[in-house]
Amino acid sequence: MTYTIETAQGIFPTTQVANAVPATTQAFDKLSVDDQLALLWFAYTEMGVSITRAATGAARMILAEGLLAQIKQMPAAAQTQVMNDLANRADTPISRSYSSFSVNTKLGFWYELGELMAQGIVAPIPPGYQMTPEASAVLETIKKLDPGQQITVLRNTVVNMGFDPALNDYAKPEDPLMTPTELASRANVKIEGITEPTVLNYIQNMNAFDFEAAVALFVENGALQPPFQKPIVGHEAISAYMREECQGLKMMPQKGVSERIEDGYTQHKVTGTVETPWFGASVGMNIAWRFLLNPQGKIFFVAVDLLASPKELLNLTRG
Ligand code: EQ3
Repeated sequence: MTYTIETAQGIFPTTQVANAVPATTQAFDKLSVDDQLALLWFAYTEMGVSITRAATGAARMILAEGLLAQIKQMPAAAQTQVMNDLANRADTPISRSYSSFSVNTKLGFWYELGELMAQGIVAPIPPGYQMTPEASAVLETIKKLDPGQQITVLRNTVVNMGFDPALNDYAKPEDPLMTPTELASRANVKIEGITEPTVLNYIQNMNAFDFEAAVALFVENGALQPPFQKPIVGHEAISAYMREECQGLKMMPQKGVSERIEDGYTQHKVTGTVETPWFGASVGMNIAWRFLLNPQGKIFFVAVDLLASPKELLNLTRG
């Protein structure tokens, strides 16, 4: 059998992913902009997990600081309008600037804005605001998700805001790269049930922010499929994606299973948790990596799944 990216997507078919996340994101998108902004505020303040300030590295916040300074000087009504425009994806200069930010800068921007709202420097959600029943239903759904799923919904909504004329996903040039951890200081990766060096090296390189070395483990036209997204194909695209999305992530795989399949290919499923720089150890996302390696031990395909429940961490059946 010759594997294609499409057939590779079907390995370990019994893996249960957190479908509640795209469903909730879709329900959120259907709400009015007022409801969206208010709901985010309540979700953010009532979620019970707190975001750490340290994550917003000074260098990467320079562009966002410019916008924030502009917003601080506006009258309250104009501040509310800016937030509405962002959520509405209206074509304004501020919405365009926002879209040019990397994911981390967008999150940092809202984090700062949230602080300014709490301090009364930026217009808060109006005190008399009454949520519609539709928005209350989405808020209740969010509250019932596990923390890893909650922060994914929060992140999706923030990332989709603003106006991007080119819908230009992974080419945000301004983010400074984290320096890869020195070779000698990299912790050895151990995963119960896994001895395949490529899988162990993938995790080690990712945790060391050595994206070049991680990408070199893939075949040239190999693919990485992030949770709820289409596969990203080829070294160049994967590398751009990792620079944008993987800085500061901490991957903690726990156990796995390996199997030789047809034509010398091997498949490996690993489960464990991933921490973000924003929430640190207070939110561990339950994750599965499903790898398909070619006979030379290069990654042909890897899917990263956000799991439906912690119970899924134990699901290592081959399907
Ligand atoms: C101010 C406020 C509250 C109110 C206002 O009305 C509106 C808004 C928007 C507000 C502010 C909201 C804020 C501050 C939201 C902040 C949200 C944050 C910081 C969310 C962060 C989420 C991070 C996540 C979900 C990261 C997930 C990463 C994963 C799963 C990585 C997986 C990967 C692995 C493991 C690989 O091996 C390959 C790469 C890949 C990235 C796929």
